Amino acid sequence: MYRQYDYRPHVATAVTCEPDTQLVISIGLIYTDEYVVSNHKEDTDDDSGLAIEEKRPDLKPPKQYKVVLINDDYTPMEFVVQILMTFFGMDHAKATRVMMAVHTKGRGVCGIFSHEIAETKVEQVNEFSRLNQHPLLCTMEEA
Ligand code: TYC
Repeated sequence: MYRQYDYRPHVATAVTCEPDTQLVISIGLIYTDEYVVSNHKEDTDDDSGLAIEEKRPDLKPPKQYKVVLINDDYTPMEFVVQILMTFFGMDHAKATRVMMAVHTKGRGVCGIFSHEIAETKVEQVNEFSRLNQHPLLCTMEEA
């Protein structure tokens, strides 16, 4: 069993494979670990129809966002602990430490996430707090 690749444009390739094998044909640029094999005609170096160019730089990693809890004088401590356990997966001891840090310092980070996840956590916490008639405020900021 062998595989043959022909990346040249405008070339018809006949492939024979054994019964019950799956054939996958990809059309377009083929990315390898080190190089991009291009099918742009003007990039060709010889008459093979193939060209090797350096890989383009990797994409930047997505930005990360801190989800921040703000202290207030009215939200019960045990409610904040419940929030940290429910929405941030903390156990009771960790949630209590984080709540106390927010209580004494005025604000504190409950986690760092992608933009979409951070936004969802903020919405969930604020909605749950309003539903329970507490003024607890949750915000996000770039990490
Ligand atoms: N300061 C509140 C109290 O004394 C407790 C509290 C902690 C409220 C953290 C909000 O983000 C908060 N009941």
